[in-house]
Amino acid sequence: MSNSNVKLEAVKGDITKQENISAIVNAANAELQIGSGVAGAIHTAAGKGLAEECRALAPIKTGEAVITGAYELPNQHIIHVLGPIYGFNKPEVKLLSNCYENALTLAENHNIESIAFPAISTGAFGYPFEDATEIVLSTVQDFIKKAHSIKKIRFVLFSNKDYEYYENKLRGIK
Ligand code: AR6
Repeated sequence: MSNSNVKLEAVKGDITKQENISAIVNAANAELQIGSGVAGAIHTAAGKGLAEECRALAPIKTGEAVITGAYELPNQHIIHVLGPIYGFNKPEVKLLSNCYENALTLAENHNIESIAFPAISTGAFGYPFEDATEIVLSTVQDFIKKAHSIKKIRFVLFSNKDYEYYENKLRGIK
């Protein structure tokens, strides 16, 4: 990005395997407990201590973000956000944008330098991937103009197709 020192990057992979990243973001459920997809992978890899810490923070509202330790994961923090269920929680654009904005604000408040996001709401919650990506990138581009601690934002995509889509979009804004 020309107007910021924050590096934006896309990688194909698993959100639980992000070395050298301070905070990873969980596409959580309101109860902050193990689920399928990202939440299932994170709780399984982090171990039982995570569910215990989460119990005191739940329930969370759509668009809200909370932070915990990362337990057995190779990171320092997990930031849990609850994305909108597409077609149900409205206005969905604002609620999805809030997830990224609130996660990044929480990261700044904890002096976090690097953060990795999965594609929130685009799995079980059914948000169309391309529409979601537009919202993600415009929210993040706005946010990094005012970022202080954050130096790197990584997008972790599970499929080749999703990764290539991000990679092309990021190339367009660099
Ligand atoms: N690493 C990175 N991305 C992943 C991984 C992984 N290990 N696993 C799936 N994805 P989802 P949501 C991708 O369903 O739509 C859960 O049950 C996946 O391909 O994890 O926000 C929770 O408990 C998709 O593109 O999150 C909630 O109830 C994206 O991550 C609900 O699902 C998000 O898929 C949250 O649904």
